[in-house]
Amino acid sequence: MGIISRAFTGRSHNQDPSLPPGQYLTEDFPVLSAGPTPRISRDEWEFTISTETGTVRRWDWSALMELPIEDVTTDIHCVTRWSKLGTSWRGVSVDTLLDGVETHNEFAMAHSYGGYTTNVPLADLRNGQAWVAFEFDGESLAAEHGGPARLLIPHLYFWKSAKWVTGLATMEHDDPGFWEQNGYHLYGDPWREQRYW
Ligand SMILES: Nc1nc2c(c(=O)[nH]1)N[C@H]1C(S)=C(S)[C@@H](COP(=O)(O)O)O[C@H]1N2
Ligand SMILES: [Mo]
Repeated sequence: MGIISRAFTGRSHNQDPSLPPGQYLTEDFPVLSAGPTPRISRDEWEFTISTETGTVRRWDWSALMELPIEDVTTDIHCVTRWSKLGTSWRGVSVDTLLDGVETHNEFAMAHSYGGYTTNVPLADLRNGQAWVAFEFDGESLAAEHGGPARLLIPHLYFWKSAKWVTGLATMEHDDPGFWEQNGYHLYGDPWREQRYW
């Protein structure tokens, strides 16, 4: 029954409880990028986590592939008001990447190839809430959608899910990233409609 109702656009939160307030359903997958699509091969891709001590942990593609890989089915919500339900991804949990990383910082800046940044509390990257995702719908993640790999933090507005992600830098303070400096909310909870500030 949910399948049929989802085929119609224009349904609201009142009609579908999986839709946060002010969002509408879409069946396609819009591309939203602030600049050109960086073309990064898996061979040149790398991911780092750096902390206040100057320690840097580094993974190349083959190191990433050696980590436990998870299948994730989740709803995603863009601040421009589209939501997409039941999307399927494969990736490595950020818990796995943060395992053994020691920091007193409570925030992180995600960095992408191309220069995009977005800030996220470390607590929101832990406990099964965030992934470095490299497959969407059973296929390698398309470059337009952030391939080789993107962050996936589905409980926050989708601008937090940095495409072409290449690292996390822990931070003492919740400094704003790219969109956050341009008026987007520092945290971005779709259920509280934290769109702009
Ligand atoms: N590196 C990078 N990541 C990004 C963006 C971007 O412009 N650059 N846009 C963000 C925004 S606003 C959204 S809604 C989603 C869009 O992801 P999609 O293009 O796969 O739908 O990516 C987010 N991640
Ligand atoms: Mo967005």
